[in-house]
Amino acid sequence: MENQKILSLLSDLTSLLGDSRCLTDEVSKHHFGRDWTRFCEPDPIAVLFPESIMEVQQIIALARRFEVPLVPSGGRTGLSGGAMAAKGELVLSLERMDRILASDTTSKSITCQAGASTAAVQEAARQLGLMYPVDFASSGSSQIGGNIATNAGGIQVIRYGMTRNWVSGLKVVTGTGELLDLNRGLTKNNTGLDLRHLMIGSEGILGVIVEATLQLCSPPQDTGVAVLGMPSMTAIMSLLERVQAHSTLLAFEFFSDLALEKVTNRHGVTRPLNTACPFYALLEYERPGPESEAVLLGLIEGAIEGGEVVDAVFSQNLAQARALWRLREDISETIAEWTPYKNDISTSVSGVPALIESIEVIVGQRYPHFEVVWYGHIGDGNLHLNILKPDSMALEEFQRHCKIVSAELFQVVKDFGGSISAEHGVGLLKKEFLHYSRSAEEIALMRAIKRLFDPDLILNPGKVFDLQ
Ligand code: S2G
Ligand code: ZN
Repeated sequence: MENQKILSLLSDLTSLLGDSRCLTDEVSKHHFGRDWTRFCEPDPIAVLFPESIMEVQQIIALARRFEVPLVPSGGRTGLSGGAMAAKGELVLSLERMDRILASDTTSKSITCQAGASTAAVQEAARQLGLMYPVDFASSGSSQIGGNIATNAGGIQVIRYGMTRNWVSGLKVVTGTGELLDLNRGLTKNNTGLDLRHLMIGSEGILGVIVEATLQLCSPPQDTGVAVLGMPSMTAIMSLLERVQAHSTLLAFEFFSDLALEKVTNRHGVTRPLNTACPFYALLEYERPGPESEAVLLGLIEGAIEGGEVVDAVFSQNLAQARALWRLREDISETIAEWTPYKNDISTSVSGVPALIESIEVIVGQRYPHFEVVWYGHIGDGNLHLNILKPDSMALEEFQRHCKIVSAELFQVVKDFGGSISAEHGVGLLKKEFLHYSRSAEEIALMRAIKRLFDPDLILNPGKVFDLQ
């Protein structure tokens, strides 16, 4: 966009928002112009901080008039480049729209602005004696609007499902500046197409989420956490089947020994078991009473005697439960220093063992000299496969090599009817692989829907799919 036009646009935006809420300095543009991905550099025109829905609508009107794209921005904890502003866009940050607006114990719901952090919503629910059950390591910095735009999953999906299950109302400003007030918190509302669900997981390409009503649930009375040393990933899956026949699981996670080694080395914490095992399962289970835990303990002891489990540790108190969780939740941040190439894949829970067998062959052949870190939410069929960049390898060469391997991995995922992006979304990084999980007909319909909600194509262009 030519300079005169940019200056005129910035003048209008500054008149609307004031200097402090229309930032053009390099530090702010770099900080707010990216998410957690490190495979491209941010380059927005400016970062905008609206404080009301009206201002969001006015910004969209200006963006349309000046034909400049917008990147909606929340906590910027995404891992697929969905909040990356790399091509002279305006960043529309919801940072200043972070209030909890209402709570309702009768309806068990909270209404908040999109910029409210996930942790703030979880705390507000706790104050009500209730729980907002979507949780993950980045909940302190992620925002509800971004969680909804990416249909965030996290560590309790096996018990509570994805963010989609907990959104009962949504206010969204579309690419034409219209404010949609979707479902309004109703439990039942069968009046035509539920546009709320179109918006959930739309990654900012259909509208800017500005407000949400979230359903809450009663927290479990008591829970226990255990870490089990496992001989293989497939052994983990056979254990899952036995455990969930007897216990209500809140979480069933796994991680490889390399993941554990990186975390214990970085944080100077001791290993949970004396024996180093190829993999570890972390499970959190409801503990309605001592008898239920005794059944689980007996089951695990039997599995140890039978050689299915190498060793086990059960939390004895809350502090130990939290320490065991840190071994899993600290993986992502710990390995970030190796600029990992992330595969976030899923298949049906029953299909996991066969998928793992196929993928381990490819990983072994194609990444023979790379450090490969496995972890994720194996209990809901979601595996995170992270390839660590060797210090000696340039980023571009590393990414090129990993993309070639990804195509092979994703063909296997496709054969299993799985997803090439289970929870992290498509954004920029997975766009070229979308066809492994979605048909040409589906993508054509997505393009048509995009044009309905954003006819001027100003909302997060280039994300999820290209328009031709
Ligand atoms: C996880 C977090 C992001 C990552 O830890 O479950 O979804 O590093 C991830 O993959
Ligand atoms: Zn995850």
